Amino acid sequence: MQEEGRRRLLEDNLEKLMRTYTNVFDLGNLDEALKEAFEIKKDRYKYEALGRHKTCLLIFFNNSLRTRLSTQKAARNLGMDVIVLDVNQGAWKLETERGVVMDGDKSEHLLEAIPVMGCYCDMIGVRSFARFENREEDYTEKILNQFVQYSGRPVFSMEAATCHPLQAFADLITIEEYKRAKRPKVVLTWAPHPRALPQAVPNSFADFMNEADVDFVITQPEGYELDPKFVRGARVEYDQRKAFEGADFIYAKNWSCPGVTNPADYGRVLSKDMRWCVDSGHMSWTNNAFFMHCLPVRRGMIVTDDVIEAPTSLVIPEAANREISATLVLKRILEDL
Ligand code: AN0
Ligand code: CP
Repeated sequence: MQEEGRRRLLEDNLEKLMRTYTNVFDLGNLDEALKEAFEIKKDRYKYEALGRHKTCLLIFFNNSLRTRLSTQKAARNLGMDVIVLDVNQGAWKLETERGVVMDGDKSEHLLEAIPVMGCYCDMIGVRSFARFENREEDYTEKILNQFVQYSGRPVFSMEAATCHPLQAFADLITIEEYKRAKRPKVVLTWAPHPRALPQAVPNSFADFMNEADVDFVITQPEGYELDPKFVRGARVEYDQRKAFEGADFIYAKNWSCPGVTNPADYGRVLSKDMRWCVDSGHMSWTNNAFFMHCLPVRRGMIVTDDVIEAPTSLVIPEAANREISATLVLKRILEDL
């Protein structure tokens, strides 16, 4: 009986430990997380003793400006050493499939590379976008989960195949800072883009907004429905104008077809309808809404110059809050090492 009690206590505590940061649920209570974020924002060096002699390894399979800089800054705020590796520049070309005869151009297998990376650090951040080759592999987070399973270290997502939780947490912090109503109306709108982009940013934004105290609406053309596990109870409105009416925040983002209604269309660009580009006419339908985008953004496709340059544009404060969201997540991981 005593043994059982001890086991349960251990399991309860293990559940509370931050061993991974891959989606909103790893943050626990969002109000507490927000409170902690604002405390960090007041003094971002408060916990700089925590990371002494600890090393944070950042692995990039894809390009990045904000995530690369803000996560390094966060690790340094906490007193950590940082190592950054761009896998496609200077490392061996990696095989990711098991059971293949490696007689091509790939010199090393991810299944050795991951535990080796784990030897040199105390935590690992991974950026590994959706590849659009196989929906199931992307939506089961095959690559990220291999890092979780084989690195022997806590792993946090710096945008994986389906989620970008450091971005969405920074967006939530920004909404909390700028909201004028207790329960603001927040609209996630699809916008056109020339190339196929992942669904990670809108998925995570939906994930966070569904857990936050906001009136959340998603608007997109037919065929761009996000996966139900992220949409959950959110209102989906196909008429962009109706969605924008009374909005306090407009969050624009392109995403490629999530393949929910037609799996064969997964990762395709189904529309480049420029009527969805957010211009001042669109913004005039709103309640003088703030404009948000995670960046990088293509002007003239997603948003017009005047909207992104307006005083109501929050794109730079959002980027600044990436340092805060990352400092909080890395701090919690350090506390639980
Ligand atoms: C990426 C995306 O849409 O997921 C990263 C955004 C943070 N954007 C591009 O590849 C342009
Ligand atoms: N928003 C964001 O994650 O930007 P980067 O792709 O430049 O890191």
